Amino acid sequence: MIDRPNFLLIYTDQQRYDAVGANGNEAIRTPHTDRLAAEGANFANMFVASPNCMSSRAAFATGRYPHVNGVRWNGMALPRSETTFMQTLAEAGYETALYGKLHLWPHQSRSADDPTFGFGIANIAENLRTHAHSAYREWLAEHYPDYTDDARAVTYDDALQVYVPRLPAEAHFSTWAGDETVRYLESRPREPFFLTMSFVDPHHPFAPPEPYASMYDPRDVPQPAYTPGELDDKPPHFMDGHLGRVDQVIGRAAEREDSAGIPVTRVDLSAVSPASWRRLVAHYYGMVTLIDDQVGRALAALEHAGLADRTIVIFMSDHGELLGDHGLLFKGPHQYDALLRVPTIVRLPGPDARPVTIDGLVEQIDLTATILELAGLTPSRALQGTPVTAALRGAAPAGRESVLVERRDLYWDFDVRTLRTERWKLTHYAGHAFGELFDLQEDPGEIVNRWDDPGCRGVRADLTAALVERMAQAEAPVPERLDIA
Ligand SMILES: [Ca+2]
Repeated sequence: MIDRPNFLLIYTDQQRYDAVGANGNEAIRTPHTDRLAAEGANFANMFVASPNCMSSRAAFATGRYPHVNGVRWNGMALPRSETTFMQTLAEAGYETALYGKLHLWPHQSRSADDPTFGFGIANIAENLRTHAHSAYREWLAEHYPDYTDDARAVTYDDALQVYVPRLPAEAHFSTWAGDETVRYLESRPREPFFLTMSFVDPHHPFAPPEPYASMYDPRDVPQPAYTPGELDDKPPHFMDGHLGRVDQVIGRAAEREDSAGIPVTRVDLSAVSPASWRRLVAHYYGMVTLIDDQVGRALAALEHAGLADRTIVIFMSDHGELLGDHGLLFKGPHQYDALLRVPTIVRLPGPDARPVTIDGLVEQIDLTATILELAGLTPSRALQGTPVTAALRGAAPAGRESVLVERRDLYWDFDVRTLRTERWKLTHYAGHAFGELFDLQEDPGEIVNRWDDPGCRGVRADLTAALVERMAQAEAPVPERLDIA
């Protein structure tokens, strides 16, 4: 293995596991991501620590669970007392560079002086809706001033957030992130480097520019998976979300703002036509393909610059998207695999590159520890993940008996813990009698809730005990003791 390799991290936002061709999706076109998967380790069961931007990103950055690092939901800054792996790499002599989304600090109020959490070169660009400081919007104002307002897309008329922006693909955020990444790689960067190309797509609004907006015929994409009646045995907020009886935090198509100033609206998803769902999926796929084109450009630039044989490439996403499955949209508060399981590929350089599928259950905090190990560093005892380095070469199996997912959902006021094993998924809501229990072997689509099934009492008790054990083990690592008292 190469000593002190470079890294190119490709980080997407809200990309489902199945929104990659190589993961079994025949309708979507992601040839460059597929190539990475064919040449590297493709994780079939990688799970996020919490299915929202900030908690997922902060857990990955620190290698620590949300309740430990403090970022339990969106809107909370990562405490300065926390150490990110980017900081550790920088202290070890890595040049750390970011183009795009970071989101370890609430972005509504971002300023140019906010911490960069270990990125020495930090071209941060977050959500377009806000007026916060953004490297992309500065670039847009300079090169495409006619589209500055359009990129923010303040208004549109479709509550599902499906539309075609006016701006051309070359002015789009995703292209900008690709441009900057290529430029960095062509600039003879100081090595070793950790470079991040970080997108805000395919997060809603579902608004790819042309030609990506019409690249997929809605008749050719899969209809969302929804079984009529499937929400009847779920906690009440599932049906409330489906019927639009509660506020959806959906951003810009706001009817009003909630008490925290967050734009919300109510959308009756049961009334959305099959054609509208398919158009939404077609747009989502278009956004993914636009990103995939940037993946191709970055990989070509790596090779052209002679860096490919000493650079590890990682592709990952911060969480998934319901995309109409189960009659629901966006991010819940539901713990379906569509949200928790994400595409993840690690391609080692040179002779270490080989196609491996890692089927075991892995958490993204395990990837954090793996990155440090690949850089030749020993993960500190503060990190809670387990490296899977040997598995990347196919040299050892990787995987946990279970994954633990947290959700302190402040939009809906739920405190949720999910334990996911290979066969079962149990979701516990603090303070509520309802819950979820799925037998993923018999019911991989997560249709039937076994929580109240008398035949599953024993399983539910066993899984609850296992969840308690995992929660106890996931407490903050004990600090080093200086003396016996
Ligand atoms: Ca996100």
